[in-house]
Order: sequence, then structure tokens, then C-alpha cells
Amino acid sequence: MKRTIIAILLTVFLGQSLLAQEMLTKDERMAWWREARFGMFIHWGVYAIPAGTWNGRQIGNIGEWIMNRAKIPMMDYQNMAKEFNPVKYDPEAWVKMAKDAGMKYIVITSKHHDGFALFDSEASKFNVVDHTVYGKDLLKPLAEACKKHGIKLGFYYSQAQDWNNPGGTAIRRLTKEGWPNPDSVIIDAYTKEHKGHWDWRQETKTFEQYIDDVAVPQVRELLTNYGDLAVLWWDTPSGMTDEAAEKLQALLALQPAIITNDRLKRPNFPGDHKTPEQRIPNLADLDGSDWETCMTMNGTWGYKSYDKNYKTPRTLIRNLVDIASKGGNFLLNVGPTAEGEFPAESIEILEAMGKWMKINGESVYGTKASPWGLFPWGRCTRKETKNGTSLYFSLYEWPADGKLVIPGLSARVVSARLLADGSKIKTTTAKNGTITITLPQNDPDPLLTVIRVDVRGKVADKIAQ
Ligand code: H79
Repeated sequence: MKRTIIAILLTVFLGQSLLAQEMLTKDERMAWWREARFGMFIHWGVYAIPAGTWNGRQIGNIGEWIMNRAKIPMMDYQNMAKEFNPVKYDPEAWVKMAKDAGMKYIVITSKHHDGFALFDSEASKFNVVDHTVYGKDLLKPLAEACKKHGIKLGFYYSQAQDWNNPGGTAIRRLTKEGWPNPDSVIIDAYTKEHKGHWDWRQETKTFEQYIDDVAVPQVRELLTNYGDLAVLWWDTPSGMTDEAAEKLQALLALQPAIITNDRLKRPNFPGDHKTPEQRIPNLADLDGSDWETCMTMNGTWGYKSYDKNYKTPRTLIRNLVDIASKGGNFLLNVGPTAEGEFPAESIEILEAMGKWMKINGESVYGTKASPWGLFPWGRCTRKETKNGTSLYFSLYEWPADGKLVIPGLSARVVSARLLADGSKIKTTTAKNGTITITLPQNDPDPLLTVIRVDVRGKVADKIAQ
């Protein structure tokens, strides 16, 4: 009798929790992400060892592409990788730096195009545990640190491009007889040039074999062994087949709350959000879907010792606010060194952004896009509150006459103040609803000054300027 009751209770309980997972809507899954607005991308791998230089030659363009750009043979690259020994890796320090910068999530390269896995893997021995002197899983302690500090964790996984696991070049459909084979088909010139194809060992398996033997089992490992995962970030979809995409997509059921991007396979696997890379979309490009701009701090994702071309905190803060004013997220990259440290310049940028976010973060988190679009003098975000709406005006340029004119707002102003120091700002409302804000003489924050104007009631989604 007792056992029957327990059995019934268990069935009901388990049944409900399963049901609850299956019934997560997209809005429910995206809720934290839309609130977060700001995340950290981490590109880390054995490419941080050459750090942009191979055989004494500086290799142009993005550092994580060095194997491809320098056409490094698999054996040479793999020998180099053995020496990977990030003894200064301190995942908790990384998570704290992200958190202090105001970032709410981290997406790290679990495996980039070079095929090197930062995690223990049964599916490919080219991983940090089996292949390097370091010999320890790098993602486990990062997952623990994220959990401890309340930061969401996502994994980047290069599913369709892998230069060290045979078959992962996705440029040819080989027949069973393998390479060289006159029947193999080069997909297109772009793919031939850029998907890598400089070592016959890369083509000793078919793409389908690579998907079944490496990509599918590795993604299953990633979705199983690291606790709750917030994001799976696919990359470079060209060359993917529907069959391969379906196999990978099916694995996502292992993490019912996971969010994925639009790079699994185009166009029929749209994922949850779009991924403008190294650019902020124009308003006209936006179609109402969720999006995230990913961007480097300097000119590379993976660490390059000589790339000092860093954007200023001022530019990056403006980027973040520009993105928020258009309703998107900002995924800002750090490329740690082979020893496991963030570059000093990146640390400085993160600190400066964090300092600004502590004071002005409310103009970013959980905000919606500007109803006016872009102002010539700055940006706007808005947030609905209990009694009304907070409007945040960010001043890219301090107007010469010291006045901001906000048209079309037929709402009563409750208060207006500078976030920088909390001081009150004078506003007047004309009969036609236009609000004029009188600014103080001097711009109090050289990085970016934000004015919060609280009004009664809801504000329309679109207002003409
Ligand atoms: O992980 C980062 C890049 O390595 C990856 N996506 C971001 C997030 C990426 N892979 N491919 N691409 C981006 C676009 C391709 C760029 C290319 Fe090139 C331009 C390939 C060939 C020309 C850059 C320059 C890479 C090689 C030369």
C-alpha cells in the first residue's frame, strides 16, 4: 500500500517536472537573456601559444585562425598543442572579472575550428586532458565558478569546421573510398579556400563520419557533464547538412532551457537569436527577432601578442548602449593567454566598464528599445516600472544650447535626474506633449552621461521624432 502511494506520488511528481520542462516557451527561455543585455565571449585555445606568430612570421588577421592562415600541417599543430600548460588559469578570477564588469553570462569556446577541445572527451583525443601536459578539464572548474557567482554559462562549439578531426573540413562529400577520389565534390571556391584543406589527413574521413564520431558525441558530453547550460553557440554553418543539423539539434533536449543561435545551419535552423559579428545593426535591419552583437576588444578573438589595437572603454560603453537602445545584447570578447590570464588591456577595459555599469547599469539591464529610434545627440532605452516608465537618455554629444527636446511624449514627468550623481534635472512640458530637458553646464561623465526621466503610464513602442 505504502509502496503504491509512493509510486503514484513519484509518477505524478516526475511527470509534472518533465511536463514543465517540455512546456518552456521561447519567451520563458529567453527571459534572463533579454534582461542580461551584456555578456562575455571567451576565445581560448592552443592558438594562444603561437599568439599570432608562426616560424618567426606574423600571421595576419584573427589569431584563432592561425592554423588555417599559415596552412600548418596537423602534426605540427598537434605537437605545438602538447605544450599547452595554463598554470595561471584561475576560473574564479575570470568569472569575477566578468561579473564586476556588469556581464551576466559567459560564452567560452569549448572547441574552435582548430578542433582542440578544452574539455575531457571520449570522442576525440585532441583535448586538454589527453593531449596536453596540463591534463585537466578546463570547463569543469569554470562551470563551478559560474554557478557559485550566479553567472550563466554557455559553450561555443564549432560544429561544421574542424581542421584537426578528419572529415571536419566540410568541403568535400567523399565517397567511401576516401581521398584522393575523383568523385569527391568541392562545394564552392569560398569553402575550398577557407574551410581548410591543406593536409591530406584532414580528409581521411567523410563529413558524415566526423559528425557522428566527433561532433555529436562531443556536444552530448558538453550538454551532459557541466550542469545547467545557458547557451550553445554554434559557428560557421556553411557546409552543414540537414541530417547533421537535425542530429545536433536533437541533443538540445538534454538542456530544456538552453538558448541557441542562428549558426547551426542556414536557413532552416534559425535558433533563438541572430548573431551580427563585429558590427551593430542599423535600425532598418532589425525585424523584431532577438539578436546579439559579438565583438572583439582589439582586432582578434584568440590571443595575439602584438595586437594592441584596443577600443576605448568610451567606445565600448557607447556600443553597449547603442545595442540596448536597439533591443539587442552585447557579447564582448576576451582572448586569454596560453598561461591562462586575461590580457592587461582587457582587464583595464572590463574595470572601466564595470565602474560605469555600477552607476548606469539600470539604463541597460532589462530595458527595451527606444521608441524614437536614434537621436542625433544620443540614445534612449526604457523600462516599465510599477507606476509608469523610466526613460534613459544617454548623451553621446552634449548639445551646445544645453537642451534636449523629446517630442511626442504625452505623459506627465514625475522626476528627472542624472544617474552620475543623482542630481535633479529641470524639465518643462509643452501643450503638445514635447518635453524639454535643461542640462547642467558640464558633462559630468566623460565616458557617457545618462539622464533618467520617470513618467506616468506606459510609453508607446514607436514615437515619431
Ligand atoms: O570565433 C570567431 C571567428 O573565428 C569565427 N566567428 C567568430 C565568433 C569566424 N569564423 N569564420 N568567420 C568568423 C568568418 C570568416 C572570416 C574569414 Fe578569414 C574571412 C575567413 C576568411 C576570410 C579571417 C580572415 C579568417 C581568415 C581570414
